[in-house]
Amino acid sequence: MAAEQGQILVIATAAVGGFTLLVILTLFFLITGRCQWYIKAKMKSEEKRRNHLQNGHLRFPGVKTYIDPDTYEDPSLAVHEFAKEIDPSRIRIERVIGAGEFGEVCSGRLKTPGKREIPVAIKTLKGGHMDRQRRDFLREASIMGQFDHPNIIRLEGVVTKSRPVMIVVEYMENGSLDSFLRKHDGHFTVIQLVGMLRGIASGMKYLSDMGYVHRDLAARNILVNSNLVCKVSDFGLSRVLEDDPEAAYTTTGGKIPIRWTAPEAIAYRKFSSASDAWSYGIVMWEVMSYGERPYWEMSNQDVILSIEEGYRLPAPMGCPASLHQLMLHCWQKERNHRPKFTDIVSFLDKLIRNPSALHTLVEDILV
Ligand code: ACK
Repeated sequence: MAAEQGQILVIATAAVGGFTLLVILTLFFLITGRCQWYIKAKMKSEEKRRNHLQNGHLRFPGVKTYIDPDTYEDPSLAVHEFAKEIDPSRIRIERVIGAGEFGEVCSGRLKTPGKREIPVAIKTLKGGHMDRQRRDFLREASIMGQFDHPNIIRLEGVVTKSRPVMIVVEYMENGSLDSFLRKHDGHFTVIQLVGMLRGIASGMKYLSDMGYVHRDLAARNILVNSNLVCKVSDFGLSRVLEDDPEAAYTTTGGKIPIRWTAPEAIAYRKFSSASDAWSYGIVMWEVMSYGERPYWEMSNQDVILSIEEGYRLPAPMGCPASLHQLMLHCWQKERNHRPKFTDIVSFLDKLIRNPSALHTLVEDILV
């Protein structure tokens, strides 16, 4: 009897022990499994967040993102990723139209098999260059080749496998916007000028959506074609500023085109699409004044001090009040208060659709 009781006790203990172990094991698998599921889900959402947020910009699925060619270990890989190699026999150089830091800028023709010849501008890299110069020169093509928009200068391709090294882009019959406007002082209607500004804003909206910050937006870096279409050009990050005769060295050692640059970018190099919006306001002023120099003959130091004290450029003669208001909006000290390029495009579109809003001039309000 005692032996029987002992047996029952052993069986009962084993059953309870076994059951407890089973519960513990089930709980263990459930918890670790959940943990892993949780970790995986967290990683996925983090990846999603990173894809949406690049260069501090909210990214949207389906919108292409700009890739900095400097992130490629071998820059020649970057250029061939984004630019077509052109056989030089397809290029006919006609005449020299200008000089860049790297060599001449020429106009000419490009023959594409099965298509008719198109007019092109050809930037050449002069002989005897260093590897670094070649890399800096081709960086512009690696950037431009990523864009596809009617208000961004179009890259046709590059010649890198023979000398001279060349960058071939679409030809813009009227050249740079600043000199074009100076040459045609007073010749356009306000609607035509607003049309040019709308084009530039649309190109800038495209760039900012891609996460690209221009840093040197100015009328001298906009090109104009025979239909008055304006296109943003001069890409290349630091190189652009090295080339720009307007860029001056700041106390922090950077080279910056002071008159076109937002205060936070001058003070601590905080370049962003919001600092591009400040520069856009200056371009508006250049356009409405037919290529006048911003802040006239004031020195760079005086410009910096005046802006800091709250001074802003007055409306150019004949400038509609609504356009000067938009400029002032672009020149807000607090960068988050400046309009986004998408707001600028819709505002200008509304003005074009309803031109009566352009009739009030700043002079009329002041009288
Ligand atoms: O004001 P411009 O005539 O326009 O003089 C300069 C010069 O070359 C040196 O940059 C002109 N230029 C540059 N790119 C182009 C282009 N794609 N089409 C026509 N002209 C151009 C610019």
